[in-house]
Amino acid sequence: MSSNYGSYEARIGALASGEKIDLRSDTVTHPSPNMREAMYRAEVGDDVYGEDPTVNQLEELAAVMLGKEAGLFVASGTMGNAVSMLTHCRRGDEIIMGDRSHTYLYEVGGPARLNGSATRPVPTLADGTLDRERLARAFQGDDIHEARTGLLCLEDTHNMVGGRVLSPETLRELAAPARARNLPVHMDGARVFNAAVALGVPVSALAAEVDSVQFCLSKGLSAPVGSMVVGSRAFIDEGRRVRKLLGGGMRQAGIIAAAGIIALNEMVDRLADDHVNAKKLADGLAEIPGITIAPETVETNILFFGVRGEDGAAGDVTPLVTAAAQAGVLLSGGDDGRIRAVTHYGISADDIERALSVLAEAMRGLAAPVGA
Ligand code: TLP
Repeated sequence: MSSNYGSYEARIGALASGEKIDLRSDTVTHPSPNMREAMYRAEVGDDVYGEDPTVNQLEELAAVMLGKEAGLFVASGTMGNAVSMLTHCRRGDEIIMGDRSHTYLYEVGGPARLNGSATRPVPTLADGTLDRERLARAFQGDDIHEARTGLLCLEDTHNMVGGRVLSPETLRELAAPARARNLPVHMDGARVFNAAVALGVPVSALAAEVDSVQFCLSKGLSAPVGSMVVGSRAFIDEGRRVRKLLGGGMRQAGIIAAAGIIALNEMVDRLADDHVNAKKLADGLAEIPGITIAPETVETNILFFGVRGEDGAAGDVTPLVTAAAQAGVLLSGGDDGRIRAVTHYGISADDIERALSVLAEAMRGLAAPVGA
């Protein structure tokens, strides 16, 4: 595999995984050589006492970059969103979110299990925004029969619609009905740096439109572990208590925070390469007979595609995912009949070429009559 991982040390994990081209997610990235070095050298202390200098430095750096007062290092994106929802809301408050958002679909029912909250899903549109009219009607609490709305959650970039980007203007427009009611807005910005790079704006311009942001260090930014929550000082002070409640007080966490600092200082600009590679993959897929994709919708590092079935209907993607995996190209086969591919630090332009020939070959094989 001709990979971006470069050095010997950084390739150790890649070699162990059998030199696959792993397009399942950007969560599979390995730490860069500079991250491993920084982790080795990290100064540490007990972070529950607030005494880990490396964690403190990371939290400060995240807050400055996002333009918020304070930051909190958490174990994962899911924990960052849970801390945020628990901190913003009273128990039982309703939380409004998109019906294809990660918080709604893939966080183990956290709002119900942790907050005792109902979620109020609003239809997600193909561009990652929410149905404005349904959003306007989603706010509750004026009537005695209703649970009160406590929070609006937005997602940028939006994963399940294919890494679509929400601009500061779009975020402002979507946040407006919450603002009008003095309600907080949280952003699941797991990939908000991808959004900022795609838009060519500072990430603080996106964060400015919401009260809190959760973003992941361990996706495109390639740190091995961790996410950040940023917001006002009061919000983060309370969030720190909630993180403890969830078992997220991590002691000498400077070891992993050190990689997070490198992620923020060195790995943001290169996300543009992932976007170029995703576009190249999408354009190449569009040329393969039998594959369905809309390359013009690919804005960042995530793309979805399908296969054409009988009479032009969506076909079963499982045979293609299986054939590609046998040839060393790993993809996520969704139960919704779509395949997801995600580009990242471990994927070079050459890998995209190779993945395209594997997929073209697999499609030819699947189209060939049995016994031919
Ligand atoms: N997303 C993962 C899977 O859970 C689907 C992936 O491979 O894309 N918000 C968004 C928008 C996410 O995409 C994810 C992870 C999370 C939150 C949760 O982050 P983690 O996995 O760190 O808990």
